[in-house]
Formats: sequence, C-alpha cells, structure tokens
Amino acid sequence: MSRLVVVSNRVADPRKTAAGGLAVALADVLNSTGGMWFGWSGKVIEAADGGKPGEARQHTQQAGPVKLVTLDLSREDHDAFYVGYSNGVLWPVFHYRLDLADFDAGYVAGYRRVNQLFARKLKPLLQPDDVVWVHDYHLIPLAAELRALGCGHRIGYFLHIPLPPSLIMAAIPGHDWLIRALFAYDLVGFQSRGDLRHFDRYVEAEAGAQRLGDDGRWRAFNRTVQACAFPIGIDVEEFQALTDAPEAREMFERMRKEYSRRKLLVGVDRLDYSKGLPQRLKAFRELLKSYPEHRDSATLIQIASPSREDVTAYTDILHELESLCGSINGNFGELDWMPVRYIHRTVARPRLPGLYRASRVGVVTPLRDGMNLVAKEFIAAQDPADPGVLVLSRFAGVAEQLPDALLVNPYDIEGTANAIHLALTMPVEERRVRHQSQMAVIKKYDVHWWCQSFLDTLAKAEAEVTGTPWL
Ligand code: GDG
Repeated sequence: MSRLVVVSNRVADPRKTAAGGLAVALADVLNSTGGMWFGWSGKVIEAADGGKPGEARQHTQQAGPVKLVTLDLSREDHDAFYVGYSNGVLWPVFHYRLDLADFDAGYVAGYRRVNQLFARKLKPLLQPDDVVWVHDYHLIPLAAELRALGCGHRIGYFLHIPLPPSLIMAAIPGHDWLIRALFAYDLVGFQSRGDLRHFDRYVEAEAGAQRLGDDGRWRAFNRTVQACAFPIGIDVEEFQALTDAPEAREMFERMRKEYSRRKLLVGVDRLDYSKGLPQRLKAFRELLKSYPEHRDSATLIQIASPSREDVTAYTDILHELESLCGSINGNFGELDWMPVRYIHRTVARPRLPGLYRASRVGVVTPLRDGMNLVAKEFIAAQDPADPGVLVLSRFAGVAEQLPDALLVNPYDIEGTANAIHLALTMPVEERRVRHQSQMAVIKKYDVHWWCQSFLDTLAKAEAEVTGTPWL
C-alpha cells in the first residue's frame, strides 16, 4: 500500500481529536497506511531573528505512525503568501468579493516563492511510491513546482472553497497561470457540482481543453487531469458521540432551563465576511419587526469565533456586527429578554453539540461557502423525535445536498425572515420528515466517504510521469 503524504497550509497533530472532523478523517487514513503531514508550523521568524524570504526552519516530529514536518516562514513570506495573496486575493475573489481583493504584485511573487519553498523542502522527503494529497487555495501551484523539480508522483488536489465562474476568475491578473497549474495534478476535487461546472467551462472556453470521456478527464497543456466533485462531510458518529457526552448534555440542559419558554436560534461561524453575518442579523431584526409574536421569545445565539484579525476587511465586519447587535438589543430587548446573544470568542468544541440540540433553528446563511460543515453538525446533533429546522443559504455548497432544508437567498432579508418564521412555527411531523432525509444524506456522505472516494479515484487516475516545467 502506498504511503499517503498530506500537504496543507496548517498541520494538525492527528493524536489530538479536538481539531475536528477533517483532522480526524485525515488522521484515520494517515494512521492506517502510515504517512506524513507537511505544512506551515504557524510560526513566523522576524527579519531581526534571521527570517529571510524563500527560506524556512524545518521541524520534524513523529506522532504515532505519522510524521509531521512543519516549516517556520519568514515575516516577509508570511505577509505576502498568507496574508497578501492567499487571504487578500484568492479568498475574496473565490468568494465572489472582487471589491475586497488587493492585487499587489508583491503578493503573487511571495505566493509563488512559498510554493517553491514547499516543493523544495518536500521533494527530498518523498519516497517513490508516495501518493501526495494537497489541500486548499494556499497551495494551488505546488504540484507544478514539484513537477518542475522532476516529481512523477501521483498528486491530488482538493479545493475547500468555491471556484467562481470564469468572468470572476478573470479579474485575477495571471488567472490563466493558476488554472494551468491545476493541470500539474492527476486529480482535482471540488466541493460541489456547481464549482466543477465553473472549472469545466473555464478550461473549455479559456484554455481550449479537450474533454476525454465522461469521467471528468480533460486534456490541455500536454497533460491529462481528472476533475470531480467530492462534497466533504463530517464524522457523524464522532459528532453524535460528542452530543451524548457529559459536556454537551450539560450545555443542553442549561440552555433548555434558561430558555424554557423561549425558542433558540443558533449561528456558529468564523467571523468572516463570506458568512453573511450582517445580513443574518438584519433578517432576525426583520423577523421581530414583521412577526411580533416572536418578540420576548425568539433568541439568536450567534457565535462568531475570531479569525484572521490581521486582515482589515475582518475588523470592518467586526464593527458592523457589534453595532447591529447593539441596535437590535436596544430597540427590541426587554428587561428580562435580550434578542441577540453575540459571542466573539471560540466556544469549546465539546459544548457545541449541546447548543445545536437545544436550538429550534440553525441559521446557516453564508453569502458564499465551499461546503459549510456547521449545517451538517446541526443536523447530526438533533433529537430525531423533536428536531430543529435548518435555514440554509442556497449559496453554500451544502445546499446541493440538503434540498429539504429551508433554502434562502441571504441577500433577501425579508425572504430569510419569512423562512425563519416558518422554521419557528413548523409542526413536529414536518420537522421529523425533513430531519430524517437530511440525516440520511450526511450519514452516507460522511468525512470517511469523502476521504476514501477521493483517494480511490486518485489511485485509479491516469498518472503521467513528467518533468516538464509548468510555469
Ligand atoms: C472551509 C470552507 C468548508 C466554528 N466556530 C467555532 C468552531 N467552529 C467550527 C465549526 C465547524 C468549523 O469550525 C467551520 O467549518 P465551515 O465548513 O463552516 O467553514 P470554514 O472554516 O470556512 O472552512 C468551508 C470547510 O473548509 C471544509 O472543507 O466546509 O466551506 O470555507 O466544524 O464547528 N468550533 C469551535 N468553537 C467555535 O467557536 N470549537
């Protein structure tokens, strides 16, 4: 059996399950075949401490059968590669936010430099039969850089965030370079059929690629790549076990007691402009305005865990949220009722399932999302006899899989308020039927399915050995 090498921007210790579903699933595979996880350590070396662009300090640690290899990046590389290009260009554009992108030429140079650095450091660690699985937008050109160094390995790539249509992609200077780099992989995976369609249309129209058969294979730039959709799932069993554990039960009991005559709505998100938080609060305000029967009753608990605080767009959204919460509570609150509980902290993972289960409505309304795992966690944590209702943005990848959620357009504030009202008043029979069908989907397509189906497809992909420099 070949050894699996996972490459991602951040590396998680597979012995620590607190890291959540993705880390657990990857750890399962890595533990069974033995393997290596390679990526950035999360540490930055200042220039004054010897940090130089294009250079890194490397650390190796054995975690059971898994070797963890991490790199400390120089300040200059970190700022251009991570803050600049990854989070200042690719993240906003791939989430359709051209207005927030900052196309500084220094950023793309840093992005390329760090991908070359990763390739240079990884290449000597690879064994001939290794299968390499690269994750996410930080590392699009990694396979191209590895190929340029003569790597003929089987290399797969999974994009966790959406891929926008060609006209949006085209706003990125050098977008053709990014898509060409994807052809250095043997298999490219997307979250949804919608994203896959965007890839297909781009490569056909802009790159003159030729479709080979109906299994997602494309030929261009002297290479064959297979492109498919692999919607990521959660570890349903692990999440249900977490729901039954003491910490979640205690959270559930506490919430039920405190809100005994009220109905809870819950939102759990990283504080990110893609998650549609201001629109969600406005929809909740609209609900209280248009449906007065929910005043003094419906309570929205919004957890917005801190994220990327070194990027300006994130501090702007923080202020907008604080002001919206303050005005809703000021205008609608009573002495003994606060409509919005806004928590700008990370809540311990074992408590989340209890919070989900105590809530009548899960509000997952991103403006754009690759998949969105919170929607699946909310479903997994419900009591099948008295389940809550999911109000879900049609612009999250997960909407393709969950047509029985109440699908909304998050930009339509009134429409979203109406859907929340429907969710709050839905009879238990209908809630049960909807929950049952959603549960069947998330169980079938769980994170183990995702991992296994990606790796099986990669194992069968038509691997080509090449030393062609791609860039
Ligand atoms: C990217 C894509 C895709 C959130 N707040 C807290 C907390 N969380 C956990 C949730 C969930 C995870 O973080 C968030 O997952 P999402 O899928 O919603 O979103 P992204 O972080 O944007 O992830 C996304 C995903 O990759 C996987 O491919 O689905 O579309 O954007 O597990 O529970 N966990 C804890 N405290 C918090 O306060 N413990």
